[in-house]
This record gives sequence, C-alpha cells and structure tokens, in this order.
Amino acid sequence: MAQIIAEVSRTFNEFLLLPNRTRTDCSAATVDLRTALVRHSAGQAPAIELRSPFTSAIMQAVSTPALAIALARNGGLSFLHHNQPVQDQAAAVRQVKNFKAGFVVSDTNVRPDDSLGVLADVMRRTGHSTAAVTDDGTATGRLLGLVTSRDFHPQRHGLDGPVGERMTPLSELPHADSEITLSDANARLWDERLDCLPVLDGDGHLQHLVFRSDYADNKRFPDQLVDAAKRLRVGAGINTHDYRERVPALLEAGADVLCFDSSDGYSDWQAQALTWVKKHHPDVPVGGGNVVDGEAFTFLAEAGADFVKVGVGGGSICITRDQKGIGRGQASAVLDVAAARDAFRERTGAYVPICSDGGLVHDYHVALALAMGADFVMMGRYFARFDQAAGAKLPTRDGFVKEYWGEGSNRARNWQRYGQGGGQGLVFEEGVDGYVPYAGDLNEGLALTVAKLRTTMVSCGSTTLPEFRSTARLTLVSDQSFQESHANVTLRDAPVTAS
Ligand code: RVP
Repeated sequence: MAQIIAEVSRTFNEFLLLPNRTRTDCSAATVDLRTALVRHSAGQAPAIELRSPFTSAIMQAVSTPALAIALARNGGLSFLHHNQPVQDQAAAVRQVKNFKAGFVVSDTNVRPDDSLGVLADVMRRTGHSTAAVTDDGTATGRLLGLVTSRDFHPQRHGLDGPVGERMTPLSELPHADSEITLSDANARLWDERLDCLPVLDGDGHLQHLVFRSDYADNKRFPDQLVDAAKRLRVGAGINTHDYRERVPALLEAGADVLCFDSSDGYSDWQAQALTWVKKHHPDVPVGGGNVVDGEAFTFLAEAGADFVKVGVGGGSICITRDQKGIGRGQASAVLDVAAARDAFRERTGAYVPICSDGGLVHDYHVALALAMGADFVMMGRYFARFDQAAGAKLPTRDGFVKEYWGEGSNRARNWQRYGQGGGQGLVFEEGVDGYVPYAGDLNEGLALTVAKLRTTMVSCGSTTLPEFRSTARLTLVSDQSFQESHANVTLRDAPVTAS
C-alpha cells in the first residue's frame, strides 16, 4: 500500500524567523558568509569554499560566462549549462578561466589602413573611445598603435583618411609585457599619467588593455572566488548521457567543479555516472541531484556526490508538479535533506553540503533556506533578471523585462535533464517560457540581497552560516499573520482609490 508522509509539504512563505539575542560583537560587518561547497571530513576545511552562498542555475537563460565572471567576483559560483555542444560549453568555461580582472581583451580594433569612418562606426557599435590598431584588425594581432576619439574630429579631419595617420604609433606608446601584474600596471597608469596601458606578448601581439577608468572597479571585489592561480572559479553542468565525452573536455578547459543536472536525481543512472566520474577523475568535485528527501540524499552521498541539490518542481518556470504530480514544498524538502546530511555526517564522518535549488522568490527566502539547513542556494529567476544573464532585455509599458525560460520548455528542449523516454527530445513540456522584471547590474542587485541576509543573521544573533542554521528558530505563519507581514496603508505613490 502507498505510504503517506505525515508532514504537510511546506514552502518558504509559510515560515518566519524569530529574532535571537544579538550580542554587541555581532554586526553586519562581522558576518562571515563563507560556506562549504564540497564534501569534506567533519571538522576539516573543504577543498572549495564559497565566499558567499550563492550559485546560479544550470540554465541557458541564466549562466553565461559574463554572469559567471560577475558572480565569482562577488564570491559566488555559476554552473555553465550543458544544453549545448561539448566544445561550446568548454569554450565558455575557458572564457571565465581566462578572465583577468583589470586585463581587458580589446573589443574595439581596426587596421591602420581602415578609414576614420570605419573607426567611428566601430566605436559607435562598442561604445568605447579607445581602439587598438593591429596589423590584422583583431584583438590579438600585432599592435601598431592606439587611436582614441580625441585623436580625430570628423569635420576637421574628414572620415576618408586612414587610421594610421591619426594613431599614436607603438614607438611612442608606453606598453608592458605579459608578465606584468595588475598592481604594477595600475602603478604605471598613475605614474606615467596614462589612460590605457597595452600588454603585449613576446612577438608584439596584443593581449590585453589595462584602463585607468577600471581602477576603482578592480578594488570593488575583495571577496572574489579564485583558484590557487588566482583565476576565477567556475562550475559546469553535466548530464547522465554524454558525460564520458563532456567531463574530460570541461576539465581540460579548467572547470573547477561539476554538477549532474537532472530534474530527478534519485536514479541508478546518476549513481552509475557519479561512480564513473569518481573512478576516472577522483580529485574533481561533482555534485548530484535533484532530490527532495533524506533517502534520496543518502543514496547520492553514498554514490560519491560531493554536494547534493535539493528541489523538484518549485522553480519559477517549472510545471513538473502540474504535469507529473512529482515534487515537494521546498521548505519541507530542505529540512528533511538537512537532517539526512547531519545523520550522514554522524554515521560516516563526511560532511556533504546541500544546495536549496529553485523557488526562492523573495530575498528573505535565501535566509530561510540557509536557516533551514542549506549550505548554499541556487537561483535561476533571480539571476535571469540581471544584465549579465542571457535573455534579451525588452521594453514594456511599465519598464523593462528580461526573457527567462525553463530547461524543460520547448525553447530549451533540454531532454537530457528530463527522463521522459522520448529519446533525443521532450515528449511534453515541464517548463515555461516567459519574462521577469529587469533588475540592472548583478553587482548592485546582489549587494542588496547580501545586505539583507547579513542583517537577518544579525537579528538572529549569528555571525557565521553554521551558527545561523544551528541556532535558528522558525515559526509557521497562518494566512492571517501572513497578511500582517505586508504594509497596510495606502502607499504615497499609489492612486488614493486603491484599497
Ligand atoms: P528559480 O530560481 O525558481 O527560477 O528555479 C531555478 C531552478 O528550476 C533551476 O535551478 C532548476 O533546478 C529548475 N528548472 C530549470 N528549468 C526548469 C524547467 O523547465 N522546469 N526547472
């Protein structure tokens, strides 16, 4: 006979945190948001720790290289999606690993015999006012000079003459070799009163430009998530179909951590694939999921998963529950899996972090997920709203929106994530294709969310995430008290007739 789980399936909106005593040494500034990303022996430091407990969803609409760079610079981690050819995903990983803060690959490039009209067009297109002049007009050609918008005037010089006549030639241009560090490059920018310092390889080919205008930007990110070689860290999604080809290519490209991406990870397929990765690449951390209960967590932890993602059907674009009747309220799922993680640690001495994935709608849901036991969170909708995400930004009557679509939608057709028995395709959709409100730059949006998380932790008397989850006190909210949570006046900027 079917078993009925006694507890009701609950979600984040049904809970609130009670404030704990806040001691004088507990303040937003002393809160430490570091958290374990991967399996480790209890009491020992993990091989990889996030500086901030945020990861971005393994989705086409979300985790681009630009978003991965921005998130890692803020201490979190992106998982680049696997719903693309292996070589494309590997190239995306390389793009993140090759990023050097402050060292810009030039996007405004011309040849010396290009006309000033061509130069003006290129500058208009990129919005930048400094162009590299290289022998072949590419970002890595042999550098011949620099030309800026201050070097020519369309009326005075006309637009027909060649760029070479207005550029500052390399012989008069201070430049550096590829060994230079960012701090030395910045020192030269200030000492020699330069706006831009080109960095060249041994053959005189352009590698990067370092701009004075980026100086403040480079000081902005004290919590970057970097590897031993100071390169930003990046994760990559994999699936249980082509992992034998995909995993080696991703590792060759420099991926720091992998994660199986499946709408239902409680399967022999995933256990077998985990075993394969662990056998062939024992030092590479690999996560598993998704699961919604302790039994499934333990299954994946025993199969070797280095972290486990929690969540089925709660994603903002997800219709799995409507379509298949499978899933569990995200709060119940996290609480159950967190208990299993702690039991697994007691039994084996291994701590396997868990990630609350999907269904985080309000900023305070992040705090609730972490209080309920998640080591870190994964979000799709949240990150899809930012400039750095993949979706197009579109104007509406009320402002801008960004496109956001599920991996189980017909737009993404990520059949590897959904075992529907349809071969290389989806038999039915498990996700929708829609829009989310545009939220600007990730750096600013995430800073606000982090500020809220810090102050919630202070109210709960915690300066670390382990302390937060071990001391949190949560209460269920009734419909009536949920109403009480919202403002109950007519807002100043709303029509007076509003109820
Ligand atoms: P959300 O943050 O609520 O937008 O949820 C994102 C999560 O939803 C993803 O990390 C993934 O687990 C899940 N997802 C992605 N696509 C779909 C779908 O099409 N059903 N669901």
